[in-house]
Amino acid sequence: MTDEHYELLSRINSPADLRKLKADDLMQVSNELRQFIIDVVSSNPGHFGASLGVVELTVALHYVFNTPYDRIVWDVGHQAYGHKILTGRRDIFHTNRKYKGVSGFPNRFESEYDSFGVGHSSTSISAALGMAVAAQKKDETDRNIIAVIGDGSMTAGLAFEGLNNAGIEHSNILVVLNDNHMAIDPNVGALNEYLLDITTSKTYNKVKDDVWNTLGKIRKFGPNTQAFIQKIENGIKSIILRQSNFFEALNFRYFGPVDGHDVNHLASVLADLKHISGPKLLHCQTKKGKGFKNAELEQTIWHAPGKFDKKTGEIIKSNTEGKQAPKFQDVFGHTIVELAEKNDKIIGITPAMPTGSSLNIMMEKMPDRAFDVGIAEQHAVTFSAGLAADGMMPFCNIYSSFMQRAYDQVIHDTALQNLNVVFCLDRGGLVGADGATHHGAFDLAYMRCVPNLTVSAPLNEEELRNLMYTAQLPDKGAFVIRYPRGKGVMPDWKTDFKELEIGKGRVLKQGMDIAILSIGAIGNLVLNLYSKFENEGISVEHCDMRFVKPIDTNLLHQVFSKFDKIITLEDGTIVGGFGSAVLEFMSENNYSAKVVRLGIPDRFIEHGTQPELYKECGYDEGSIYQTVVDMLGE
Ligand SMILES: Cc1ncc(C[n+]2csc(CCOP(=O)(O)OP(=O)(O)O)c2C)c(N)n1
Repeated sequence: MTDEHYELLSRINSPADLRKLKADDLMQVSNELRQFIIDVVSSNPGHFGASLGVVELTVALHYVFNTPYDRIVWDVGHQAYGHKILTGRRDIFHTNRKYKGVSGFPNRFESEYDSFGVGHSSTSISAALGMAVAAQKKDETDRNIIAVIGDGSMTAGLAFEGLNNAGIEHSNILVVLNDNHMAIDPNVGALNEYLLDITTSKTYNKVKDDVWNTLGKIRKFGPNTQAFIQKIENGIKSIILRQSNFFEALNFRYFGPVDGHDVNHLASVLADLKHISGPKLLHCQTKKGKGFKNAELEQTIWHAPGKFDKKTGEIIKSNTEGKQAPKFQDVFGHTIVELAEKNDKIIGITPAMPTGSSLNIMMEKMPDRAFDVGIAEQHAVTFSAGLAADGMMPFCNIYSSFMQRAYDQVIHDTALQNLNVVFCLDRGGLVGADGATHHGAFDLAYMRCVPNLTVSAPLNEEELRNLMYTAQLPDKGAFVIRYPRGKGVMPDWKTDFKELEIGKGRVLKQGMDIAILSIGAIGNLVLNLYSKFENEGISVEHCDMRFVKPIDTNLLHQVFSKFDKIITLEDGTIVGGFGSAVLEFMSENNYSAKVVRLGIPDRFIEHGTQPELYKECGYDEGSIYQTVVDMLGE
């Protein structure tokens, strides 16, 4: 696409350029922006439907507000592509999510327009309130702070905590609720039903319109009646609006619902709202995937569709000739169904990730035994703990990085109570293009220090199945099974179940010169190197430890008795993780050996492909090989 296809967009190098345009031009800008997103994301994949849904909102916000002085705080940030393109990143947007390229989420280090770094959901209201209070403290009373949050993200406790606090702070924040009734999968829960009711209930809307119309008329009496108006307004509000509107009940002024695709109306409403002080919420209705037919029709698939043909709307499948190994998430999805068919206590739980975790397989086959609880990781864990407390066998599946949200629920509500909950942590380790916010870097370290927890990581599909099988046997306590994003290594993965001894690892390959101890699927990189080591005459012993906690001390005694050169390998932080556990063992047992820990170093890792990032962190195949050679050469 050349610039002439983007007659107006190509001239917008910052929102200041946008603000020079006439209001009549905003529709064309929106159309061009939408087309630009389609053009770029079709060939360089990323999140799609969410950004299309907020094109008009993005244009209107930057048109009306004085960004970056005024702050737009995006929630999750997967919908912020339009924002990035309008704020000086149009020409580099083709590097979106690529190694060293533009981040797929707002990032404070990337642009002054990205007022708050994000990737995990439901932070926007709290962050915006913090900014609003900071503005008050600094006497920047003309600064506007706007949080843009989807109805899916509104289901998390954190969003409610922010609303609750904002309602008494009387700060000038505007919450724009982008309501499309979708999370990644269709949104769930009572709030979703409420939002549907509020937009469809004729009675509610009539009452609300009558109230605002009446107030409008009363205002015409002039300034002397101000106190009187206030009284009536409060009276009417408390009688009618506060009783019938959730947000009004929390001291927000509720406006809407408005059509989030009418850019001119949006701009004029936002311009009006600028002059109304106190906490306000604008309820905006949009369609996820707006303007791209297939994305409107199949919103879950088009949340992040991969490459697609922008003309036919066909998703381009990668070349999958021959029998492929499955994704780990699918092994989880099928295995939980198999286990649940035999064990009627098993319940599946996901916080808003049915498709991402493949729990949707169980939700389809056993709808009364699998729960999507909305974006609510803390609740998902404590809900699971409650189920376990009364005899159920919950499998709570949470992406590793989102589990960070529910840490105390793991400690206080589960481990301390010694409850049988299985935590399946998907996306453990470096996840690739989603970047720093989404890497499952810390789980082994933060789980390892909690008493009463078993912490495991399977090497492959068979191991994942056996760990899941073992974890649901009676009285195994709280049990973490963490596995990575992407495919495993076994095309024939439907193995028979076998109970594994908890805390027992295994020697995969005997050797004489050096030992590599690995945890989890990253150990496959070592397997791939076996023949290279053999060809080079290097005798490597390889142990798959399976468990970080309890760690296999018998195996470690064997290894430290035999080797004085040892490498630990984990797809997780080396600070406090598996390698640290091995060092603790060495110290406590008075062994001395040269131990090199390979894993994620003590810094945040940005986005890129998984192999690119493994290399950057020094644990791709080449780096593992080189480490062995270097250690043997010392
Ligand atoms: C804490 C957390 N849990 C889960 C996710 C995964 N996730 C990303 S976007 C999304 C759906 C968000 O829905 P909504 O806010 O309504 O935005 P929409 O995609 O509908 O525009 C989910 C569940 C996340 N980013 N953060």
